[in-house]
Amino acid sequence: MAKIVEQYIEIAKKRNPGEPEFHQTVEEVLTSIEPVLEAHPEYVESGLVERLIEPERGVSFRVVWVDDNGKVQVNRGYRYEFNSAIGPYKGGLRFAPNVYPGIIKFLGFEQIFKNSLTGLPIGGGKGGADFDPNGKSDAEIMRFCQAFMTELYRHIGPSTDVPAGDLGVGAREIGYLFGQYKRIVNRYEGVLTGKGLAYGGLAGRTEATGYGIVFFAREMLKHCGEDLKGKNVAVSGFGNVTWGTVQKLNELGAKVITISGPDGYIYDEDGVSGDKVDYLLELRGSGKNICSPYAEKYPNAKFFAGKKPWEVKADLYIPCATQNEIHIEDAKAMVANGCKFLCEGANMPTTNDALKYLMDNGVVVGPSKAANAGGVACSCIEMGQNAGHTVFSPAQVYEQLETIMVNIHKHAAEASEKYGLGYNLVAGANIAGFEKVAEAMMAQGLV
Ligand code: 2IT
Repeated sequence: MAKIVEQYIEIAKKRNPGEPEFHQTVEEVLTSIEPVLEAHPEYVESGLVERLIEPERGVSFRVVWVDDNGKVQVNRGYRYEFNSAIGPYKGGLRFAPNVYPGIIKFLGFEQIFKNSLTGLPIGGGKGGADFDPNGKSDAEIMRFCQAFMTELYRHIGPSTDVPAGDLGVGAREIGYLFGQYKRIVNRYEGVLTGKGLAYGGLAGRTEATGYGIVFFAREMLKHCGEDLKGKNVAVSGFGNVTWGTVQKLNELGAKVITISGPDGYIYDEDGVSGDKVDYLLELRGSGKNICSPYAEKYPNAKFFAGKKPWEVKADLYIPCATQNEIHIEDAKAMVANGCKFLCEGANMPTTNDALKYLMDNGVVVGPSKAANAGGVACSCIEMGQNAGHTVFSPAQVYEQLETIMVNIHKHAAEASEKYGLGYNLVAGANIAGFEKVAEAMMAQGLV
């Protein structure tokens, strides 16, 4: 069986040359679903995995807009619609200068399993553009979003494909994208999630990802007989996900000792709480240096220029910045510091060799597909709110979010147990996410 998995990985590499992030996630996921393929030879016979690693559809398109100086700008937009076995394609849009097919495909592939894990009816997709929102005026952002949607609109729809935000795409961008979609199709419908509360958005969607991560971490610790209360937590990033994570950690009695930005990281032994969290909110997604100003504002905090917080001793690490922010040397530093728990907030923040090192050394890892699924889960609740022409209260949302996160942890742990892997949430999440999609694909025939 190992041989067939290797063959699938080779197919993915050959068909998607020069896209290491996509190869990385395919390798990570397929390796852990090997026991499922052994138990289900019909999956192999029906080419299920070969179909899974090939997006159902992918578009790349030109985005032309005019900057504030009257200069014509050309960017490239993408939408990869990966898998619709269990529901319409669902996943965010990322605007960042490093966006290329390898990034969108890695995110789209991960989204299949993440969305399946939520237990909700959503397939997997992802999109974006190689557009850098940093330093752009509000008018430039609006013109870019309008130009982007002028092509994207023909590929999406509330029962077809429902994008949301990701890095570089927040409430402002979603607003401009939604306005342009509505102008073109002349229909008011839930085609995007992460909208503002005044026009169909879901209460709690902004903080959902971060809150969900902390609920998941709480379940991991509980399983191991520990409590979040009083724990020192090293967090990276300073965007939306970090903000929600820090808020909920404080609420549950943990102490956040680090945050990070492009300029380095902050070690704050008093804890990042109170007005410091409001400060994070102010900085959220600004893309500017944030740590040196933080250290100036709060002189007890120490600023480490150009470094990552993984060298700090902590009870729990929560990376919330971006992909591959934890390398093998970081993993070694964490283990040397007695690390017991890593809960991934960002998508695929750990390289495969670092992941292996951590797990081989007894670290309990909560994989991002499971831990950060609260965001997309609330997006699906937003789709339901829009389709039902209704409004849910924050309490209704938070209650569902917590239940969903508890269930994701339970299902991942059970799937790992079922295949004799002990408490391995990385494999368990991949297996549990895969099982539902595989069952649906088998039922729907060769498509
Ligand atoms: O990575 C993710 O799950 C997201 N960016 C959110 C996707 C969504 O459709 O809400």
